[in-house]
Amino acid sequence: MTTFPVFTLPSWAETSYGDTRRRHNEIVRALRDCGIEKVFRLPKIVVIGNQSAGKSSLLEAISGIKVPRASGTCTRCPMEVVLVTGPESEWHAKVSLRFEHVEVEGQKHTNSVDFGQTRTVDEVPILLRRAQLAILNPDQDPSSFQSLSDAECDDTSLKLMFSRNTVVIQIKGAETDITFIDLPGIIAGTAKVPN
Ligand SMILES: Nc1nc2c(ncn2[C@@H]2O[C@H](COP(=O)(O)OP(=O)(O)OP(=O)(O)O)[C@@H](O)[C@H]2O)c(=O)[nH]1
Ligand SMILES: [Mg+2]
Repeated sequence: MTTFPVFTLPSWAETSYGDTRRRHNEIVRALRDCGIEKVFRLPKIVVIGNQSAGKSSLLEAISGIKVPRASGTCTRCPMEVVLVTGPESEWHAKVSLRFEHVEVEGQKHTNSVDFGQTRTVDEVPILLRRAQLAILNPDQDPSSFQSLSDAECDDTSLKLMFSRNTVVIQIKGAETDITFIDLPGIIAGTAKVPN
């Protein structure tokens, strides 16, 4: 009987292509944090569609992270999800707020600020919920939202209904290297979003 050698192909993430792509993604994220998109637009994958069409659900299915689902917590600002490959044992999520637009008087930040991190997948939804509240209340210090419970999030009023500033979540230990942006749904009418 003839035996054939068995070749095991490496996952593309372990190849030099994977290394290069990871480095490029890191550079792109750093450039975005510097506000480069005020000067020119970088290529990106963006999820758009009507409100409640299932954009965030699609993103959940790809990234494996859960976005907030309680009533009234639809996506209200751009949500940039940066997936970086790595060992599952080193899984880690880091959330930051990128304030590129001044939307209210007395806005605390006009740059990128660290918000929180976790090594527990189940903590991601509340972390994102708090981060979105900080974006929607830009006249308050983000640290005042960092330890809110779900019930406290429910009771928090919003200075803005929607914002053009971004919640950025970087997941290390993901299965693929990709960055995409979830957007609020297209709706028929709302209060004016500041320019
Ligand atoms: N039946 C069904 N329900 C879905 C599907 N995808 C999402 N949903 C439900 O539709 C609701 C809205 O889903 P989201 O993923 O939050 O929709 P979205 O487009 O991100 O909504 P906005 O951020 O408010 O624009 C949730 O209750 C989901 O569970 C689907 O394929 N089938
Ligand atoms: Mg959504």
